[in-house]
Amino acid sequence: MSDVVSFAKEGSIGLITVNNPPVNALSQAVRAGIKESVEKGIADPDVKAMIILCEGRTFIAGADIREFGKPPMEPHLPDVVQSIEDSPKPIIAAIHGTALGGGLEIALGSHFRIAHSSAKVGLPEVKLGLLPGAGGTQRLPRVAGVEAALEMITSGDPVSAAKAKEMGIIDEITEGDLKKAAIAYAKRVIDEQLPLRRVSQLEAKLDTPTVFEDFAKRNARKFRGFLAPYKCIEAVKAATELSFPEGMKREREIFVELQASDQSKALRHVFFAEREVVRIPGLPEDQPTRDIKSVGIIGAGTMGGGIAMCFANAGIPVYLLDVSQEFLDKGMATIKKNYANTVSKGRLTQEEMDKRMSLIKPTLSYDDLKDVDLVIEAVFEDMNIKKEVFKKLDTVCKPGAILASNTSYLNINEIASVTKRPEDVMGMHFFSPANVMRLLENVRGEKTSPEVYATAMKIGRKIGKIPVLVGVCDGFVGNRMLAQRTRECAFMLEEGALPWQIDKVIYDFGFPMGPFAMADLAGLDVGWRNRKAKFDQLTEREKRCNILDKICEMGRFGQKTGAGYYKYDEKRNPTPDPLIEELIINHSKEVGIERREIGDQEIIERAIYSMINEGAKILEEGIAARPLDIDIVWIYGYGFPRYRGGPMFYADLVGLNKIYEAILKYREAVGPEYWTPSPLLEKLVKEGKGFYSK
Ligand code: 3H9
Repeated sequence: MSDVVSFAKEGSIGLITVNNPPVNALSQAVRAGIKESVEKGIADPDVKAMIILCEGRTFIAGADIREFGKPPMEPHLPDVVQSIEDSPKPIIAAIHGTALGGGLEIALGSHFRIAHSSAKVGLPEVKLGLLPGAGGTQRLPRVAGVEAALEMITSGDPVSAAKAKEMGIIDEITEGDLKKAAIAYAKRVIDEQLPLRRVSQLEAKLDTPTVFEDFAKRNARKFRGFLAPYKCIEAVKAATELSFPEGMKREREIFVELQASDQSKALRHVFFAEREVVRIPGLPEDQPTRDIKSVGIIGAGTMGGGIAMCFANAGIPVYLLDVSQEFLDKGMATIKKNYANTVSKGRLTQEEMDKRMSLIKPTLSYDDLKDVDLVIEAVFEDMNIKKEVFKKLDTVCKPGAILASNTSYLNINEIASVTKRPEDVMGMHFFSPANVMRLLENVRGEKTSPEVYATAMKIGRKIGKIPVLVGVCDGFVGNRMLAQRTRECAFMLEEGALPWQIDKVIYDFGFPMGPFAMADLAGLDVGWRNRKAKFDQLTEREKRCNILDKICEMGRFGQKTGAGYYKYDEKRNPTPDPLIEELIINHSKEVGIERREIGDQEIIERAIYSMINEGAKILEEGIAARPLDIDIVWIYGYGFPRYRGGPMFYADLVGLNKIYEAILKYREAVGPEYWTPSPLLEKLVKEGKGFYSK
């Protein structure tokens, strides 16, 4: 037998054991090993039943994703599953950990399924832009019903063993030793001569003929932009309309189509990028880190409060410090309200809320921070105030404590310079709302020690974030790139576009919101204040392009004042405002720009390609170590559509030469100070490469 699959006999039972760490993925060797083992069991007259089980932490977690995109190798998974189902001798799948994708398909091909109570089962292919391609779309509706199958296959979310039993996916659950229980089950099957249950022979019954349309309609918001969920629905529908073999054929066709799609390539890229992002090039796997057992947060505002919640959620005690009792009371009240909201939605118990609240201790005294392992400053974005805070922290905090700033653009090196321990200082940039958004931009300063930033990466993961390590520059990775988009969108307003036109194009590209709706949500005063602070550094055109100032001068700060670029009703629904349209048209006149029609393609190019060019500069300067770091920042911090893989992956899909040509076009039209191709981009284009294809 192969190295990764073994066959052994225990009495009259054949044990087919998969051992392919880390997750027993179905590589070619595993597929071949299972098939051969089944054949061996069938051929052996002493074997009366077989069990498929796994070593290590989990049952088979699916097809080997690393093999996708390579030429397919026999035996193909659907055939392996079919050979299991066709076996004249009973085969039992014994599930622990997670039976996912092809793993669950193997189990559904088996005649019986037993699981440990802690196990989960699911078909997560949709998350990779695929559908279950080894019979999952045909067998699951037959065993669990059409609606349940649609939900499970299009969401990709796993269900617990108990729920799976309720759904008919699992036959038996054990609390004890799985192998023993599976053997006992197999003996029962033999002794009682239980008939083999071949799922393909069941019928996928349709209760309501409109179930597919209804389901798609109900989930339209969730599926927006994604191709795979609709294809999954199509395949499940085939299970209700076609014979099993024809349904399998249909499933295969769709699988092959999806596998070759840009969306699936992008989603698979994100799967691996998410895992790779925490590995820091140049740092050894066993890089020492510091223990973080307690934390101090400076500033009880929206950011500080949200950050405090992240640590409390992970069971880490937090001191929340502010300068007045009033601010503290307000901050604590907001935290309480947020938790209470979650409790009222049934996603948190009152007891758990009380526990988390008790971990957050409000304080007015820096002395309380003397023993904490990590401090995160989240005060007003003002260099002088930050320096004052860090000077204080430097005197109060114990040696070895990490001192971090949550600044979204200020220079970490300058902040570190006021302390006697710049090696312990870094940026930890959370995104608002901090208790919800997954991204954490960890910013290493010139002098930050590897032990310190490795600790920030580790604690980031512990509190449920996706941490990305970046370097110091104005706005770091995310906001620096965003500034490009913001500028181009403002320029397009004065050249002929309107906010709702641009927003629609960006929304249709796949972002959750367009830039102007987003600005209204965040508060226009924030951008206005930033603009004022940096006014001297702006170009003449940027200074003149003051539509934002004009809107803010009218007291329109966005959603919170009921009006910004849009006007809002009491439920905060936006509508385009003729007043703003007039203001923009008048502005164009004032600055002597003749308005013209701006096409959707131009909006995409100016909003997105400008960011890609900046991303290339960021790579060149080493602010981000790899293109995947940038992609993850944009997917998790700014809602870049996951199915496009992030800006740098998307650039490769478009083709860097096309992006380069567009940049040259806008260099002419808008100006070289905004549109000069990054040398890295230029080089890659010359070499015919992409950011990822080396
Ligand atoms: C499929 O099945 C298609 C079929 O329907 C049809 C075919 C015809 N392949 O996540 P972790 C690696 S599609 C290759 O950190 P955890 C992962 O990259 C598949 N590699 O662990 C990582 O490597 P590294 C449907 C895989 O404990 C290491 O394993 N199945 C695969 O937090 C550890 O992973 C899925 O989509 C794979 N399938 O979570 C399941 N899976 O150490 C995807 C993992 O080098 N997997 N790796 O970075 C998961 O959801 C999680 O990995 C799992 C474990 C929950 C299993």
